[in-house]
Amino acid sequence: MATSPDPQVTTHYRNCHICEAVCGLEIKVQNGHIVSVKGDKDDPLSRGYICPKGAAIKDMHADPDRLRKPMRRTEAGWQEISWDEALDYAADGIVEVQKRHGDDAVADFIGNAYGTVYGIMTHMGYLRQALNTRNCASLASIDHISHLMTSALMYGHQFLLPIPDLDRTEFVVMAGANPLASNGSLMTAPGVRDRLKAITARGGQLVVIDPRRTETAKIATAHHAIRPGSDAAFAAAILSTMFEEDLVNPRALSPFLHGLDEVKRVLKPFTAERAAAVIGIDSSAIRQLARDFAGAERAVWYGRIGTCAQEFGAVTQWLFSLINIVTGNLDRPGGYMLNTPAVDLTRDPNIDPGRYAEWRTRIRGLPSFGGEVPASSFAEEMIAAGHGQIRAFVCIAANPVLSFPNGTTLDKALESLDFMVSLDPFITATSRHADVILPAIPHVECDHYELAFYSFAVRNVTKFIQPSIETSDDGMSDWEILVALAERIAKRKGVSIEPTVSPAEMVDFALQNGHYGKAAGHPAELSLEKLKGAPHGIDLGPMESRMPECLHTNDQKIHCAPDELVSDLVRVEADLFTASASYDLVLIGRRHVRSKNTQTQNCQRLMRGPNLCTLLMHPDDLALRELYDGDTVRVTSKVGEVCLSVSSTEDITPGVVSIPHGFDHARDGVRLKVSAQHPAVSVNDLTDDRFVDPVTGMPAYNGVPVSVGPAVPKDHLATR
Ligand SMILES: Nc1nc2c(c(=O)[nH]1)N[C@H]1C(S)=C(S)[C@@H](COP(=O)(O)OP(=O)(O)OC[C@H]3O[C@@H](n4cnc5c(=O)[nH]c(N)nc54)[C@H](O)[C@@H]3O)O[C@H]1N2
Ligand SMILES: Nc1nc2c(c(=O)[nH]1)N[C@H]1C(S)=C(S)[C@@H](COP(=O)(O)OP(=O)(O)OC[C@H]3O[C@@H](n4cnc5c(=O)[nH]c(N)nc54)[C@H](O)[C@@H]3O)O[C@H]1N2
Ligand code: SF4
Ligand SMILES: [Mo]
Repeated sequence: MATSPDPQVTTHYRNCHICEAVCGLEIKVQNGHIVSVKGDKDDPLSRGYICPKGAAIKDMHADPDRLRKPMRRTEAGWQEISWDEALDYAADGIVEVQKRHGDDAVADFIGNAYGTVYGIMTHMGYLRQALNTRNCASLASIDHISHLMTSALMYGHQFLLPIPDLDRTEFVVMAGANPLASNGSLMTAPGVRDRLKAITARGGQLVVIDPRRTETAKIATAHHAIRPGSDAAFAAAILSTMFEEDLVNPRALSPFLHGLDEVKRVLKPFTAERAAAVIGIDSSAIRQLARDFAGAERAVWYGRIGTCAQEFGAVTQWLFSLINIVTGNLDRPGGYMLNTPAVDLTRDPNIDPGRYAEWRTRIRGLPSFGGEVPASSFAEEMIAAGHGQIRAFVCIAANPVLSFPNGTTLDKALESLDFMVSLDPFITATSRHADVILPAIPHVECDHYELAFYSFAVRNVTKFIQPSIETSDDGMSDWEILVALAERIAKRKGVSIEPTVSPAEMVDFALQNGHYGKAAGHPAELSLEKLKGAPHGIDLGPMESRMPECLHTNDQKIHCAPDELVSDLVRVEADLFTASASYDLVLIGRRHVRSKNTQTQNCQRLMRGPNLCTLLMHPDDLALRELYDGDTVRVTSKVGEVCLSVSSTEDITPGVVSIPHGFDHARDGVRLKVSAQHPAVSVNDLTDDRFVDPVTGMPAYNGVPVSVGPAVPKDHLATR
């Protein structure tokens, strides 16, 4: 803590917790309030960069709708209660359901704050010991399970997640990612726009594969508008071309590749010529991209939410990884690399390396992964009566009514539960259903370590974040709530759970025993004490090659042809190549720099300006339906319909429409006053919890068949 000229104002350094870029911030605080937020010039990764959302941390902290005390739902409405009462009440409700219906009758879900609140990651397992339910899920299964599963099957651990070495590459293919809006995902690269521009400035290529000409596509050297959901066919054609034209050269990886011959054999039928018709990209362009990519000195093929949250997410991510492997770009500077995190999650024996299909869900038989079930199973598991039905729910830092597919059905399912607990600082579309809400103290009042995002950073960096504002005496942080709840549940069930230590103590242990710790004989000798003395963080250098030593497979080889993924090519063949596309339009998502999931819509400064929640549609598609820019239109899918304003744009491929997610907080009972003044719709009232990648259960948020027409039918108008 440094003292500034005004004696009352203190300066603090921390990271922005809104997105994965985790930009370093300089925060000035006076009388417990944030008075200014700036980028921290001395942060080794972000070097002063922040986006408009960073400054909004001030408003989000001071949001008058933020709960500071636990709330209990009563006949007469919400009632503020003490922490002790709230925790007892929550534990009683959970245990009562478990005693009556078995442990699996309680489900839990951990949402987006999994990564941003480190105490949730460190102590969630503690609560799960006490809950002992198979119906546990996390944002992995609505966000990045395809990446986790691919890593688990190929490299032996779900957290061996390679990332693009952006600062040294000469050729990037970005499929289904729009980092100019999202600021990067599974790729912590603050100021990503400048990093991408630097690639083209040094003569490199940035190729964007996206059904929409996105902000990122606009600064790219090439953009290919792909048909939504067809990336697997595209990637298979790239690989098949590489094998056919003798472009395969795994370089240093060769000695520890297993199964590459099988890959060659199974991909042979997927030629560029066959793929072209299916994906909407010329065969000559596919072949040329294969040649250019293979010929580049340092190249990386990267896919994110658009290629993951779709019907073929897992097989696509596997094929993308193979493209990096067969060109020798995995684990190579300027390619697709693992960083060397100061706290390495793959060294934690308590973390599941990514076991697949240990059990399956009751109704649809969706596979477990890493000890969790897919969140897309929850609505039906809550609704379908019978032994094993979910009757209570612990919802942690998530707003599934707006974030899960088929939010309308989930909304009803939550209403029908016997008991629900929310760990959330707001009364949201989801937490309004809870019997008790447990609001943790805000992020800026907590300590923090980037367990997740420093594992995906494009440089090796480390920083320990201390509270920027002193919290009131009766506040609890998320990890303290998890522990208190776990202990109460365990006591009521008569089971014992091990004592635990704080997240900071866990981080200290991991630092000291990690790659840069004393135990490893590293000169940095990292420890918590050392990091506390370096508030801007410490740069630990560029990424370095780590294979094969880091592999967790039994034979320390990369498994190029895992059965679970190879076998899914049958579905790619059947559904993409042979089924005729009988849809009217397909719906995809999008993100905008002024909004983050469901979290930022109550912030006035970010809601200023044009409405972000509109339907994007190509002018030809509007003309076909006699619709006009700005009309209110009705979008209908298999599971629901919404009415919203349409924006005409040539940036979106004909046949494709787009709606962002995270909006619609104006529902009854939601206590978010600013949001309520900006009525919007939830795209997840259109997405379908049964439209998933069956390999993982990941919802296909992208590629949803829909039709679009006037909000009020024209014939109806005519008869009036
Ligand atoms: N259609 C469509 N749907 C999508 C997506 C898409 O692309 N398209 N993307 C998916 C993806 S990638 C994600 S990650 C999910 C996100 O979905 P969710 O997991 O629902 O995450 P958020 O909306 O980011 O935030 C959820 C809640 O966290 C609460 N919160 C904020 N800070 C804290 C805190 O410090 N502690 C606690 N306990 N709670 C806190 C907020 O109040 C909010 O209610 O949405 C998914 N849904
Ligand atoms: N400003 C902002 N930043 C965010 C978030 C936010 O809500 N707002 N959310 C955060 C979260 S939780 C995450 S997970 C990350 C996600 O980070 P990104 O993955 O970069 O997410 P998007 O910006 O949604 O980009 C996905 C792109 O996929 C495209 N797409 C859709 N379907 C397909 C398809 O079938 N094939 C291909 N090739 N492309 C397709 C879409 O048009 C879109 O441009 O962003 C994080 N950062
Ligand atoms: S890009 Fe913006 S929202 Fe993301 S961490 Fe940086 S300042 Fe925060
Ligand atoms: Mo996400």
